[in-house]
Amino acid sequence: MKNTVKPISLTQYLVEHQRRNGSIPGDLRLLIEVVARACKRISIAVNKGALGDVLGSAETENVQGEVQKKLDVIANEVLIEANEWGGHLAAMASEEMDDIHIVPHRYPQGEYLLLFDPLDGSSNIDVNVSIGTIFSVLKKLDNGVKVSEADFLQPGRQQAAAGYCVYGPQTTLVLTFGDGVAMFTLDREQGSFMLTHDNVRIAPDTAEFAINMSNKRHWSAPMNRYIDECLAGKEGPRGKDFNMRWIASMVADVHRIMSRGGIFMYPWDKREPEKAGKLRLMYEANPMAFLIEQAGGAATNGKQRILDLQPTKLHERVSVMLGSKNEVDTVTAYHREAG
Ligand code: AHM
Ligand code: MG
Repeated sequence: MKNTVKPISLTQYLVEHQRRNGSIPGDLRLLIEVVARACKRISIAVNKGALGDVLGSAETENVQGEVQKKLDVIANEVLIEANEWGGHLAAMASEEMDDIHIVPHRYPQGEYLLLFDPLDGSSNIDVNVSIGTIFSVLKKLDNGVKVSEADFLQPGRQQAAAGYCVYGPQTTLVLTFGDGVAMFTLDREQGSFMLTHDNVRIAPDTAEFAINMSNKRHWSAPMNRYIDECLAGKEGPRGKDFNMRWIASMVADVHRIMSRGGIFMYPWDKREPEKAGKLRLMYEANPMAFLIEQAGGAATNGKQRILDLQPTKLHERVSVMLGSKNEVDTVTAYHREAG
């Protein structure tokens, strides 16, 4: 994507945005700057790779029963350490921690809650393929009660901000405060994130889909119908040829969609029917759905808008279909028709 704006720093963007739109109060600005700083540190660790002894397994398991990579653990620690002292947060939650992390008593408590997937696309860490950090910001419910997991269980439409940072050939931070999407590229010489795109828009139509095709035999009928029709190309009911991409890092797949459109799907499948999907609602699907909608796209679980789902637990899973609006509408219509 070509640069479309004057490359001002993240700080200048946040200050000017607050002056113009009033959507980034001081504490939220501090929070985002601290998250961005943590992402810079993670980016440095990712870049060192084998030289920094950050590759390979940490030989521990997270709450989802997945083996943690060293970088999963490092990125989680970096985000916690960076965020707990600033006074802007009440608590944090992460893919890599069973329970919420309440800001320790020695620091002031703020009114925001931060959720993150510290290193998304873990299977790509050791093979030098793009990975990223995903985060979501909520406001603690003003109920005068000590912060608990219940404070986090808010539908995604209530997010105050969301973003991701992709560690690829460039390190790019993508942010929304509910009034559009902006992209910042890390200038390594200056050590700052610089605005490189503002008002990012996703075209409503696309001929590119992203899904793990190896799971096809386990999908539901409407999911198979949608993909079969894409595969049938020009001669099929869709009347056009589709292309496929699958990076196996949601951050990188979503970033491609932000850059040139497309649809990303990780649907429910029959292997573990009791699980709604593979991806997690609160720190993967919600922030991505917020960003995608803010860029003019759509995000559903096949039936409902993701941002309207009422979470019932922190590590809840969800089926995800997001990206170019007309394609998401089509696959969602097939699911609704099937009942
Ligand atoms: P992670 O958070 O443990 O890295 O898992 C989430 C990732 C997504 O980034 C990606 O879209 C998906 O899992 C890849 O799954 P698969 O291994 O089925 O291709
Ligand atoms: Mg993830």
